[in-house]
Amino acid sequence: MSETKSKFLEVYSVLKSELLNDPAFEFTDDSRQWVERMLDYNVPGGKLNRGLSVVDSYKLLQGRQLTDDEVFLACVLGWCIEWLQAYFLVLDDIMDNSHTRRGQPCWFRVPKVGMIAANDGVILRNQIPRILKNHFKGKPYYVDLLDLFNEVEFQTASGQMIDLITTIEGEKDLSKYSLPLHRRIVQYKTAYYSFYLPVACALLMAGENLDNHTSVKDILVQMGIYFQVQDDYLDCFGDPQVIGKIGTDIEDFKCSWLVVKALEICNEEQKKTLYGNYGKADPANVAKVKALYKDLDLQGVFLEYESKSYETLVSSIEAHPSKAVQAVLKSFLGKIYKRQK
Ligand code: GPP
Ligand code: MG
Ligand code: MG
Ligand code: MG
Repeated sequence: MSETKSKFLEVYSVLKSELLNDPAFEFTDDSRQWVERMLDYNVPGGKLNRGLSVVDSYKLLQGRQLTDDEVFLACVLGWCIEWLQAYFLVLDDIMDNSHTRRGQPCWFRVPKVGMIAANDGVILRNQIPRILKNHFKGKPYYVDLLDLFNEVEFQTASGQMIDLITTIEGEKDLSKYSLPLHRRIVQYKTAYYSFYLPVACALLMAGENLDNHTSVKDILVQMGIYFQVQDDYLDCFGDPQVIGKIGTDIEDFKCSWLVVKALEICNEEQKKTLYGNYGKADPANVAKVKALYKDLDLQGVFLEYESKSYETLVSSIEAHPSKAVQAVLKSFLGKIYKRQK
């Protein structure tokens, strides 16, 4: 394990124990145990890419070794993003009726949890400003941090809304699915919180004004769109053992990149197969859609898209005036290019 990662994991224990002793709530043994189990189940078990990249980005922006205090604070911000992610995933899995996440049952599927998971999501969300208050109150960028988390949460929830309202029962209509709609959904539901937020946190810590970094934001949003296309691809073609989750996009009638591409290149007969089988829970219908995706060589189409996106992103990054910013963006891209999970 890298030094940053072990340091990062240490900070999780510190934050957890602060939250379990939050003076604003009189914990009982039962409630403290519930929160502890809920946090351990949902917060630290992912790839931690978002959180770790706050630390990496901050280091690259400063261009020097960080002090212990600086590393600690960057880790705290990284964990705030992991908390945000945990909150989104707990609720997203309920909304998507998913089964597994990070190699274990989705939290709401755990016995005795059920819809308590919805409130746990609210708790996770509310722990973020408590962490920020404990560690950043008094910093000149405190208000900007709070504002950033609020803005990004709003954008994500709005993206999630369009992801969901395109699948309303009785209004399922594949003819409304297009690349521009897909792009709009994934830009909002994924790109801001997964890509812009970690770098924006690092920029704020480095004393930067985010208004001066719109070109960095644009590149990160493009990278986030590419990342969600990978997620859509892996939902169907990934190995559940590796990605830790079982795909539900076909059953859920999602406006996935795969169905959009399929609609773009299929013939009339294949279109009928899609219309007749997409968005149904029966495994026989799902299998027909997957077979069609294979016939259309969507794996090849995806590989092509992946190389093109990579090239475009590299040129945008290399056009950026600051070498430090270039390093931040390249490190991010390196982490996700050709990912299998
Ligand atoms: C990813 O979509 C988007 C999110 C996790 C944001 C959720 C936002 C909320 C406000 C709840 P996805 O459903 O494709 O992700 P996954 O494939 O991991 O389930
Ligand atoms: Mg989901
Ligand atoms: Mg979803
Ligand atoms: Mg997905």
